[in-house]
Amino acid sequence: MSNALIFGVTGQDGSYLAELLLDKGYTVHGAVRRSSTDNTARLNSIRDKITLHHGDLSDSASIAAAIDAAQPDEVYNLAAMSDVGISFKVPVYSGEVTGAGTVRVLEAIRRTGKPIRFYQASSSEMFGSAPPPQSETTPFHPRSPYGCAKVYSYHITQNYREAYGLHASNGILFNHESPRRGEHFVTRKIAKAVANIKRGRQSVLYLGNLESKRDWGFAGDYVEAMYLMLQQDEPDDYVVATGETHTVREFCDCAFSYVGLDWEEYVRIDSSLFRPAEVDALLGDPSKAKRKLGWAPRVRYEELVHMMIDAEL
Ligand code: NDP
Ligand code: GDR
Repeated sequence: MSNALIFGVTGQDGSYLAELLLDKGYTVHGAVRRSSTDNTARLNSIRDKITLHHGDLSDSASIAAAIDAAQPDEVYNLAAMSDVGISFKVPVYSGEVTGAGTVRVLEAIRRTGKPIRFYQASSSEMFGSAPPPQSETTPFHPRSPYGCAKVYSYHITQNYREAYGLHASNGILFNHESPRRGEHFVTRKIAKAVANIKRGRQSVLYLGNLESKRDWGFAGDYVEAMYLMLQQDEPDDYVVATGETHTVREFCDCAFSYVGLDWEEYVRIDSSLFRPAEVDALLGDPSKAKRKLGWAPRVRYEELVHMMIDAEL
């Protein structure tokens, strides 16, 4: 039986990954940072099946202690300050946690001297302004402090692989959503608003840039790709995406029309929600993941939009 330790277990992906690994018979440990309010709500249904440890990506000692306590065979680093817009407000902190946090975990693993496999949650935000479609060979041009921090984490993961022979892999995941998505990300914000407007509890939805394009998949599918990467004999880097892209405007149209409403009657533009620099168009080419991991997305775009609205209703 294998032991896994998940940094970022309380997040959207952490909760889906913990469930997947439990299903596969793993003993699952999670590292959780201290919070003044409960941050484990996404784990409610599996709380008694996993072991939680204190672990903050800004604190090397707590990372080493969590690894020592969990004795993992596999470590998944999903922890990050993951909000791209907010990263412009907290640029230094974003570098500390989303960037330097990764080398803290890698160094703690290296110092154990054990053959622990490592997954790094890399992001399509690293591509930034590189034109679509984006694949493993597309050069990076990040457009936010978050994207820059993720580029550092991507390279330091490769560096520990090359320098120390660690089984360390990057999943370059494109946007993935679910009913458990944080409420400030645009898909969940729209899904919540659609449900509230349908019930007469909200009248207007304020959004920023409607023209940006995203390759949106389902988080439950994407955590399978993470798991598969760590089951390979050799570590490597993989794009995980659907290969389909839509604008935020199209997402609004699909979401509102699902409940019989016209989005243009409810959506207003709030210029304060625009970012200092935008990633205009993301469209991933997941053919390597398909070929080498046998991975393919199951949930398609429209089904995802409907799933998120059904959950809100
Ligand atoms: P979430 O924001 O839902 O989860 C982030 C997790 O990181 C939470 O568990 C959070 O804890 C934790 N965390 C934040 N800061 C720290 C810290 N200082 N120390 C320890 N833990 C911390 O993100 P997702 O689940 O959506 O994404 C998972 C990872 O994948 C992230 O690294 C994200 O950047 C990356 N990613 C996500 C994509 C997506 O579309 N979802 C696409 C590509 C990459 P808390 O609950 O306490 O806030
Ligand atoms: P993103 O996701 O920045 O792609 O990062 P987000 O849902 O925040 O934005 C997607 C696009 O929608 C536009 N947008 C708005 N975004 C938000 N949050 N709120 C709004 O009101 C709004 N209006 C328009 C944005 O400008 C953007 O173009 C997500 C995160 O999960 C990252 O951690 C991850 O690495 C990437 O996906 C891949």
